[in-house]
Amino acid sequence: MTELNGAESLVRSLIASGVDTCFTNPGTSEMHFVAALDKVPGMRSVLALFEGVATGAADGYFRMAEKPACTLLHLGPGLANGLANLHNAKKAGSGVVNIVGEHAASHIELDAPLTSDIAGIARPMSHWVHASISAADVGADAARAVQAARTPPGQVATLILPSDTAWTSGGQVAEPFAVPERGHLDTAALDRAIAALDGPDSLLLLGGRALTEAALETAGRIAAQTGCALLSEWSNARMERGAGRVAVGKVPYPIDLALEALDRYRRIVLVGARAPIGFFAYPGKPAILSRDGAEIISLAGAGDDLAGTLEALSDAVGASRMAPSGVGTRQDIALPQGAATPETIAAVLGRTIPEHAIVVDESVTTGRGFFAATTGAAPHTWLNNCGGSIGYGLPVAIGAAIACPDRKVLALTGDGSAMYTPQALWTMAREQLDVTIVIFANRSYEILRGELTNVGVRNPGPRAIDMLSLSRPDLGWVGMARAMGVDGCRAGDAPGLEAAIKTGLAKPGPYLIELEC
Ligand SMILES: Cc1ncc(C[n+]2csc(CCOP(=O)(O)OP(=O)(O)O)c2C)c(N)n1
Repeated sequence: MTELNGAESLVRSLIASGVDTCFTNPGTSEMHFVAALDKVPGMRSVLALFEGVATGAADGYFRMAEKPACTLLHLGPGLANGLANLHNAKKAGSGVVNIVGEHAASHIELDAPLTSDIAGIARPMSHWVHASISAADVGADAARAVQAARTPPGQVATLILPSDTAWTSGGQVAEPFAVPERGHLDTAALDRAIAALDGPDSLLLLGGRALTEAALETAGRIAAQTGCALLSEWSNARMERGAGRVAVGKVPYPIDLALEALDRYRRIVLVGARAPIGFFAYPGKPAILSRDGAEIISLAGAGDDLAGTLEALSDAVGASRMAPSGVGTRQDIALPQGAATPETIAAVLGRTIPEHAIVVDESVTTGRGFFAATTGAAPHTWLNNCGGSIGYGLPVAIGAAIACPDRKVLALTGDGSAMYTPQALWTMAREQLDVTIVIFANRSYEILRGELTNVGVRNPGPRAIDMLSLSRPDLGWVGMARAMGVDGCRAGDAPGLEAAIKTGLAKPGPYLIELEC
């Protein structure tokens, strides 16, 4: 038997640890990893034409597969191109294993063009960073990277792979390392939570794995028994929703609405959520969104056993036999007529989201009313951007579609956001992913027009307005999609949108709808 080189031991060790999907954008230093993909069966490899697509796809994959994928990135600059979506993955609690090629040790001291401080670039967006020293270490390093990525709720792990460790023989395949368990119940906090949840001025604020179907049902029983309200954070990595599921609203994004929504709560219990804070600071407005003097009880953090915590809380308040409150029911929504507005688009979505669909939401301003209008839609999964770095939606849709090939994916995105990672369309076409994309072509960074006022700018001038406009020239989305192998159409009103969504959902493979709105 021939000896394995480091790259082969890496691929075999990743597979042994359960990582069998790789989103790649390789270069010379990663060629032995690329070659190993043919020698070692079992790693699905997906090429992305920009690293932000690869890292975002890995985020979407984790959210739906509940296990990490790996990325393959080209030295410091390749990693740097992927950082914004690694930031989003980190904030979402998604586990990702980055494999980043590096020069051979002997080459680094020569300061060749692609030499950079890879660990320094990786650290802010990674929980774990390590550089392999020799071919014999690579397998165990890979297993350790997967262990780090699987540490609850999910972490970003970056393994730097010098090219000589990849090509040298002597690679050892490593067994998986044990994954740390989720944190257990804090009984002192449970006692405080039991006392706090009493009546409509108390709130159970949910995040992370507290938003699975089963956990939501438990939360609904607690609400029925105690009279507390239920809400989730503004952005959630993954929420199960629709008819038959306990419907939970979100803390609104606009600062004034958020303050108003939370003002009524004197006691807030956090399960997998953070205490509510503003997305940004605004002049003369508070950054803490809860009312002054509100009691905040942190019952369980994102890495804890949230379903178990909610069960314990339910038992303790005597809710186990209650029927959950707030269960979404199927609504008959009439087909809206006329222009595509946030309201008519929301109604179309309420009518058309297919059963078990995965909705990837980067709809920004257009989507502010989507949530309320879709609580009675067919049961579905909703993914939000938790890190606020736009350009997450199309890549995350790739990862979700690869993790769940039997489910329809609906990617809803602002035109501004979609322009950060449009290369995702090409990967969708190449992999024939079943994604229907709706681009809200309002030709504007619309949200920022509101933010201009919110931060106190009065009467903005034409140059300021020009920085928030996407016209001159208009983007041609259908042409752009076709150039990357994705079919599509334009829609100009609400009935046209519904017809286009139905066409997209009926067709296998990706389909893009450019919606004038
Ligand atoms: C990486 C990154 N760059 C810039 C921003 C600032 N930003 C937030 S929203 C936005 C525009 C979004 O435009 P679009 O997706 O068209 O949505 P709309 O506001 O028009 O609904 C920008 C530029 C950001 N959040 N992240």
